[in-house]
Amino acid sequence: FIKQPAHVGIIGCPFSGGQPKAGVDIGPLQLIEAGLLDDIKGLGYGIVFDGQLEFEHSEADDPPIGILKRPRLVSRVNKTVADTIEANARAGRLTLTLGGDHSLAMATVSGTFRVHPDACLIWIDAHADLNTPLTTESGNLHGCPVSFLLGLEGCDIPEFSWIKPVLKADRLVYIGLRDIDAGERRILREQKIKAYSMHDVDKYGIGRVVEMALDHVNPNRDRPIHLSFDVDALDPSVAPSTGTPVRGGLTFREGHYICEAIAETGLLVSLDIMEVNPSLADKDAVKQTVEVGRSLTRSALGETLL
Ligand code: EXY
Ligand code: MN
Ligand code: MN
Ligand code: MN
Repeated sequence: FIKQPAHVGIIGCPFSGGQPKAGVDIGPLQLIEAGLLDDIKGLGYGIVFDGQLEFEHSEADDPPIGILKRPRLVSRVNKTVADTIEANARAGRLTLTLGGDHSLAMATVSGTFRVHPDACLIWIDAHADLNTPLTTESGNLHGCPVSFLLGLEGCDIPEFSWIKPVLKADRLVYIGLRDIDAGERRILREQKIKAYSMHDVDKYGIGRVVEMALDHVNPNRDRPIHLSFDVDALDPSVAPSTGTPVRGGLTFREGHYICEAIAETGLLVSLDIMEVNPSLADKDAVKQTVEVGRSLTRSALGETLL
C-alpha cells in the first residue's frame, strides 16, 4: 500500500440514523464550512471532494428488528458508503470520513479493509460501540458497529448480511473508554480485545498508551492504520457538542497526541471524525467542537511533522 498518500478523498456523511438526536447530520458541513478543505490543502495534499453524499430519509417501512432502531436505513446507507470508501481506497487516496454518527464505521471499516485486509483499527471513544443485536439495551446502532465488523454472535441478520467479518479481534485496540455496558465488557473479555481505558491513560500517560496500543495491533509498524475517532472520547469540556458526552475524558493534548503519533508512523490510510453534533450546546461550544474536529484532522494528517 502507499505510505503517506498524496491525495485525500473526503467523504462527507450527513447521517444520524444510528442514534436518536437530530443534528449530528450537519457535522460534516460545519467542518467543511469552517475551512477543513483548506486545512488539508495547506498541508500539501491534493483533495478529492465531490460534495457531501446524499442519503435517503426513510422513516416509513422500517420497523425495529428486535430492538434495533431504523435497521434497514442504517444498513442501506452504510452499504452505499462502504462502496464509496472502497473506491477511494482503491484509487490510492487516504480516506477522510466526516460523520455523522458512529454507525457509519460499518461502512468506513468495511470499505477500507476490503482494500487493506491486513490493516488494523484504532478506535478512540468513550464507548466501545461493541453491542450486538442481542446485548444492546438502547437499540441504537451507533453503539453496535464493531460487533458487526467482528462478525459476533447475533450479528448474522439478513438485513446486514453485506457486512463481512473483515476485522480480527487482535487487530483492534481501543483508547479512551469509560462508559461500557455489561454485555460489551463480557465481549471485550471473551474476545481478548485490547482496550486502554481512561484509567490506563492516567496510569501510564498517553505516550506509553499509544506505544502499547501500536505494539499490540501493529508490532512491526508495517500494517495500514484505520483511525476511528469519536469526538466524545475527548472530555466534554474540550468537545461539548456531541450526543453522548461522558465526563473524565481525554484532554485536548491527549487527543491530539494520539493523532500526531499515528501520523508519525506514516501508516494512516483511513480516518473517521465522528459524532460532532452542532445542534447540541451553545454557539461557542459548537465552534469549539468544530475547531477541535479540524485540528484533530490536521494532526492525524501530519501537521506537526511538517
Ligand atoms: N453503549 C451505549 C449504547 O449502546 O447505546 C451508548 C453508545 C454510545 C455510542 C457513542 C457514539 O459512541
Ligand atoms: Mn492532484
Ligand atoms: Mn462511538
Ligand atoms: Mn462514543
